[in-house]
Amino acid sequence: MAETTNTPVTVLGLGAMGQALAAALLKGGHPTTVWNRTPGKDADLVAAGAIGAASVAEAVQAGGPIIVVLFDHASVHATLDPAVGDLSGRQVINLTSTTPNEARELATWAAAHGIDYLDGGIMAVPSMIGQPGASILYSGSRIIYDQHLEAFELLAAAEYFGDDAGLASTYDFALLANMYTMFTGFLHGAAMMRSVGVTASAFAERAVPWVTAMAQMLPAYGQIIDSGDYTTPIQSLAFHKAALDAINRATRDAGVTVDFVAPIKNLIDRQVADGNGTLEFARTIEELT
Ligand code: FVH
Repeated sequence: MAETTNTPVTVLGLGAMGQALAAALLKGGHPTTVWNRTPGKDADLVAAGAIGAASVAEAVQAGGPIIVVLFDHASVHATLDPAVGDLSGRQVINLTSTTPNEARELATWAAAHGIDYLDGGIMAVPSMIGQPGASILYSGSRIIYDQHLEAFELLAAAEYFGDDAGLASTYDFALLANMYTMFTGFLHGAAMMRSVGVTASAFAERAVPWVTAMAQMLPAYGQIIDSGDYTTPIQSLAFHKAALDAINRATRDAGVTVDFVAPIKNLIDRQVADGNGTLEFARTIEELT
């Protein structure tokens, strides 16, 4: 059992992520109390020195900050609402994936019950916790963030974005949207290549350097968008219209559905039809907002 003089921490939720977080806190020397809705998930953690609690009320008696890492917004309320009397005056750090407005609702709920609230978005998978490359984005109570930054850094690189509890989640979901469209683009390409007998692994070997190289254009797109001036295109919407027309034709020819690429074509077609064909592709953001 690790020797510790550090602040006790409670972790509510021992799914894959909760167990990884609790293990990192234990390893860092924090007395760690854990709870899970379904009993029996704390065995390894208790063997490593954690205290297993039979209820949320018991779990929060440990005295320090309470890290909540459950399934969704509803599960956070299902867990915390019955124990709200035990939480007054306490610090709750919600690392469950919740939308920005759900995070703000939880912050408002917490304030109404005398609970200090910090929201967080975990930009890592469980195996990355405590390792370089993992990051957790925080927003909400600056007091909690400053007071427990040492513990947070045991989990992942920590970054604070401001007192709006919905900020971290907005970054989280915006980055996830960027990730899932990249992943799905890979799957779309692999489906096309499968039509000519090329394996997904062989395609991945080409996709990685290509996508990595193309990602280097994002800062330039950001500068153009922030300037609001789309009149000096890197490549115009008309150029990209021809490309997306061809990609959609080639997709159909390969026997692959256009479910993923047709919406991109539609976004560009609409702007060209409106007379914006000579403008920069990044103007597409104006069609999204
Ligand atoms: N796993 C990952 O790679 C991602 C990385 C980015 C962040 N996410 C979010 O982290 C939250 C927890 O993720 P997880 O992987 O630990 O999720 P599960 O393994 O499914 O565990 C879910 C825990 O939530 C408990 N739970 C579910 N519903 C309720 C409820 N109504 N009341 C109380 N607890 C509930 C569940 O308990 P049990 O099923 O074992 O009884 C687990 O402890 C999540 O928001 C990810 O989006 C992870």
